[in-house]
Amino acid sequence: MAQKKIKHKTRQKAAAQDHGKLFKMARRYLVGGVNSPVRSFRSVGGVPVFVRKAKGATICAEDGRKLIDYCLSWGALILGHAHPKVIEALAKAIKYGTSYGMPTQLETEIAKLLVKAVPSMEQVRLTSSGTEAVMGATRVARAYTGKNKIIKFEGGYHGHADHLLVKAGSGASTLGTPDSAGVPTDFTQHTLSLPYNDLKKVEEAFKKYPRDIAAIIIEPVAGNMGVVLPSKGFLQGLRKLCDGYQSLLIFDEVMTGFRLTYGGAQKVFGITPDMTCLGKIIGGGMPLGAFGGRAGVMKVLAPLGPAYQAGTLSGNPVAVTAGITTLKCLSRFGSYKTLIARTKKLCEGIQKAANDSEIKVRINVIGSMFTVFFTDQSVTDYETAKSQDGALFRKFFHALLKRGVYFAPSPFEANFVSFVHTEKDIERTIRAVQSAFKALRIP
Ligand code: KE4
Repeated sequence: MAQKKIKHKTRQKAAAQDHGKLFKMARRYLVGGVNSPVRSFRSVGGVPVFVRKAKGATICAEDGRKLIDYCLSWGALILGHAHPKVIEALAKAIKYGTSYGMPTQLETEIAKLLVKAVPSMEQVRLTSSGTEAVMGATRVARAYTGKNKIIKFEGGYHGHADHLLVKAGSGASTLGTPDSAGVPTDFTQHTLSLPYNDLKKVEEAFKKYPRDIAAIIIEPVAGNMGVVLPSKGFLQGLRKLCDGYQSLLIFDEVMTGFRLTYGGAQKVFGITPDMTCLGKIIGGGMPLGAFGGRAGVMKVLAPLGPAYQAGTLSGNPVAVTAGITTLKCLSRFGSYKTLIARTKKLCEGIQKAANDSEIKVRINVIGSMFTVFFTDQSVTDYETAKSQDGALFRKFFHALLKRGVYFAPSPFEANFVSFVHTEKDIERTIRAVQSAFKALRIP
């Protein structure tokens, strides 16, 4: 009896928490109540969901709600939450210690897996985040080429390094102006931000600065303006321009790496960049990033060369263990066919539900990442992504949340399906979407 009582007690202790109170307390100690702005629900309004625990495709919120999760820690959890193999490997690894700041064979093992899987990678440097991977890659590009300028694309997000927080540029030769407080203008003067999918603008920039463009950095499939695919010939065109002007092509595959297929977008599109940045999936939910490229390029990096880069927890054995386990699971799956088919079924269901409710949506989907844009025009760049009806998205987001489905809380983000989302999850989600669209129609 006593045992039962205690058990009951524990359950009571974990009784539903009021999210408003949790968020209020969080805001007392954490800036904006969060540790990354997009989690604050600023883009959708309301109080963010506080997670108590998660398993597979399901999140259990602090108020007891169960939600089918399509944000999956911003794409990191392609195996779903708390995958048994990852948990088992972490439980073992943690007993050996958490960090040494000294080489381990684990780091060599994951580097070998990355080199084998990612066509552009001959040598790798591990970091603790995607931002650090991008910082390292752009510094290597500048050191290797001896040039200064970096081309990025409007709507592209590459982490929060100063030189890449740049306002959308107006012309091909407009040097970047900071898109964040605290970034001095001269930190962005070498960054050009051009419209995604506009090869002409890139050609103009190279004509304007023929000998000073160190690199182009691009999300080969954009995920941070919502999902936007490269138009036919765009990536090939960038590859050609970089070759022609001796600049480096950097694929930021922090989101697409091991998401679109085992390896990443460069395998899907058959374009080999000079360097690749990775994050999210390769850490299996733990803090891990990586950048790499041809050995001849990477050798400018300390301790071999003059380009400095470092990190106390870079290649952390616990994070690397989660990464190795995740990559080994993915490579054992052999193909992403089922995952891609399940994502396609979901997107077709969402499109049909929207049509039935006469709500105009465009869905951009590739592999297992997708975005539902509330617009009737095709979304091919940041301008068209911004044309969507944000208010309608917000209503849709909350209508879905009420029906037990969690999408990324921003109209400019990607949603993701994992290998553990079941047919039942997909069917349940489609039903929730149908009901949400119906609710949107009620004036
Ligand atoms: P992190 O520093 O957040 O690990 O990675 C930065 C980054 C770099 N490149 C791409 C293409 C990325 O998508 C990201 C991070 N993505 C965002 C959301 N799309 C992470 C979520 C957040 O900022 O809280």
